[in-house]
Amino acid sequence: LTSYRAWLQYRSIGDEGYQKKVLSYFSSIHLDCNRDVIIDRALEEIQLAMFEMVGFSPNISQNGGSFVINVDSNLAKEGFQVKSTDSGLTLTGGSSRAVLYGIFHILREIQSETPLNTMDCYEAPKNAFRMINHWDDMNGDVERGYAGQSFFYDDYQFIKDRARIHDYARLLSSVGINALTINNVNVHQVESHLITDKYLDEVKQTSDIFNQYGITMYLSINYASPIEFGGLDTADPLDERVIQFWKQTVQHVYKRVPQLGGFLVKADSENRPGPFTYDRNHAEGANMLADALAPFGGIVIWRCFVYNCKQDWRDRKTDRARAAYDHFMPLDGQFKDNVVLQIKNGPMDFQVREPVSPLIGGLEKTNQFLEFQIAQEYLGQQRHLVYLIPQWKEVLAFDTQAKGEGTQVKDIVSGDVFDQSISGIVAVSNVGNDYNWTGHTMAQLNLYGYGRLIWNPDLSAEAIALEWTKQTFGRDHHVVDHIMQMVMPSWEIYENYTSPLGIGWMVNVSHHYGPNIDGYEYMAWGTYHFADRDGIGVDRTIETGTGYAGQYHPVNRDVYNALESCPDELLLFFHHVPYTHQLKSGKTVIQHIYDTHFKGVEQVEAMIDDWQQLKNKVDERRFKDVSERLDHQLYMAKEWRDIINTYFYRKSGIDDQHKRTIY
Ligand code: BDP
Repeated sequence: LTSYRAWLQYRSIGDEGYQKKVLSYFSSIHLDCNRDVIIDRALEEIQLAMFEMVGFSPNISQNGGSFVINVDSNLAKEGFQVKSTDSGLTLTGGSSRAVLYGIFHILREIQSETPLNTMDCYEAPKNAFRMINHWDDMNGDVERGYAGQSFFYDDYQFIKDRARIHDYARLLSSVGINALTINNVNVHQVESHLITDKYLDEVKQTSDIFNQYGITMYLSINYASPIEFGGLDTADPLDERVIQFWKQTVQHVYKRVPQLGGFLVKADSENRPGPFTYDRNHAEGANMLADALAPFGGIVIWRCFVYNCKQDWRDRKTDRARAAYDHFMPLDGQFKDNVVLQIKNGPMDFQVREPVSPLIGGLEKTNQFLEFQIAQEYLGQQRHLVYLIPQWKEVLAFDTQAKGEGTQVKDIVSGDVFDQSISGIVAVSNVGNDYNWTGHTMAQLNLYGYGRLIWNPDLSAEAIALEWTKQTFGRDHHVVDHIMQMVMPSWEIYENYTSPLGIGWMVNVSHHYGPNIDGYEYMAWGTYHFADRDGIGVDRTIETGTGYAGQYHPVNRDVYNALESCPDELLLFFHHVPYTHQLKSGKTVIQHIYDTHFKGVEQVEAMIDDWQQLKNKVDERRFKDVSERLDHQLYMAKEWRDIINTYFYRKSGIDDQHKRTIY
């Protein structure tokens, strides 16, 4: 149960003085606004939390109380204010949803034992859309799922017991998530029917659960639905029959599920159907759906993960890194107002290290979402401890230079730089039906951190990890310090023992786990590193390479394009260099590879030491779960180290300066 409760532990408060204060501030609740389902959830939460933390459930009344809750529509819709008064606190939200966020905020503060009279604050989210995408299939599998099976579906049916969905919605709203999709972007034949009478009742019931927690539900749809179940022989977005099909389908869907947010579409990507089949572009494809959804306030979320997965490198235009920009930049300004483009953070695919997608900062007249992946597909699949927030912080802080210096990604995706009617951040979920939601207990932190970060991108990675650790494992300094030491450098550690200097992709084909340097090197689905006996790296320069570097605004273009200025950590993403090339760090590329791989393994050993210090300080189940995974991580880190080092030693024939054993 402890694992299942994740960060909503509500441990009983140890400090007697603080406990007394909480008791007096929350002895009774004065509800000074109308009740609705969301307010009900908020009240339930505070009553439960108080009962667990101080052993007392406050009464709720409409006339007087030490803790006052009200709604003021003059505030931002999702914003809330906390004010201390002589005898208690007042929470004012811009809406019911904001009240719920305010309650979770106050409870988070109490769990850190923040003095109650210093709680005054005003909080509002930076991003309007804060979304999660599930890649769940109706057979019960989760594509790239590392935490068990789906808790939405089993055996092509919705799961009847919805208790877990409730608990999940509660977890999400506690960190401010307000939107989600419940089915995979790869929509197979069965899931195409989610927008038909076959499943609409259950779609509605599921959406009702999320609505109670202020979360709007969306569905991924199959672009070929008109063929799949509409009886048509085409899905051409300009064909009148197709247009009518979507109008009627959408109308029907909204009649049954009025709260639906809209559709998410993966088209013309990795063998999914799309407008290209009919020689239409993506604006034509998306706008047709947008017209059908507009009368109901629905939106189309259109993914930019479009590339030729059977590329031929001899044609430089097919560099996968270039694809999203090449496809979508020419369409800037052509999308309807209720269309939003969903752009992965990097140009490739959620690698350990990638530059930021040049579409962000490129597009000026198009609504956009930034897409992250909480599921650790390429980052150890939730068997390795990798804290992702430091990576995302770098992405959000990247200066695109779109409007001169200081045009950071975080301000573009929030809609503050360009005039966008829809903006925000979305991420692929990392949860499943495992007893602790995320497989690795520590991976709960990435879900928690995702919500917190996109609410406020200025929170530091440390602050987020600290909040999470205290709530999840308690406030004991010893525990907190060791966990912080494990978590904070974990992304860098993972990078150290896996593929070096921004090159990516040295993983086993298709399942993407474990080292395989040439796995993707000689195949059509290729993502290449071009390692040979002389050197390594992908030439993406303008003069001699694929020209990808030219997709950035001039300052960044020049930094990446020139070997002298390209940052070490992305060197091999942009340049092909000899193994003896000297990095800014002073090391050669080959020595860097050897050193980081030896170091990475030592760092995992240190992580294990940290965790072992916590025996008997953390409950047995979580202690064991994390210990086992760390042991496996060490085993895998050694495998990575040995395979990578040996490979490059053999290719280059260059000895390790420190004469360590390379097999
Ligand atoms: C890749 C995954 C694949 C997804 C695809 C996507 O390997 O399973 O379908 O991304 O984002 O990372 O559509």
